[in-house]
Amino acid sequence: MKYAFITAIAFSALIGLPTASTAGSQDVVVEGAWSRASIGTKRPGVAYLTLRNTGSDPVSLVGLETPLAMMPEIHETKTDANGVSSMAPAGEITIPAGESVSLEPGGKHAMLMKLQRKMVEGENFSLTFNFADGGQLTVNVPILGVAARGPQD
Ligand SMILES: [Cu+2]
Repeated sequence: MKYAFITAIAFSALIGLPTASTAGSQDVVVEGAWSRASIGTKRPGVAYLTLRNTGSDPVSLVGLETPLAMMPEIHETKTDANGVSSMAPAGEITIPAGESVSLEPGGKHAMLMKLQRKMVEGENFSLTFNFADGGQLTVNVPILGVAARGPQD
């Protein structure tokens, strides 16, 4: 009897843990994910989407993972006064409570460096977001045509 009681407590502590360690990031939803087909694998691929934080705590995105690319990274494109665009790693991205961050052409984007295979129009790939609280969110990203400018195309 006593043994069974202790086991029950240990079990409830165990199932309680994941909830505690991902406070915040479980409230993040991804909307409108899309990407473009690639010509080959030499140049990086790109994915766009909106991360919405529906919770009441800020959430920080710290990294990406995908079986499609060895080095996925959030980049930010900036255009200078001469109209010249360049991009650099965006670093950690904090999504305030109740707000959203968009990855879109000309701004932040998921750069898929070291592609493991060609991105083929009509196919999908999984993209995982890693958050500072240890939570993860995996979404399926559809691959649109090489010239696509958005999910409506
Ligand atoms: Cu980039």
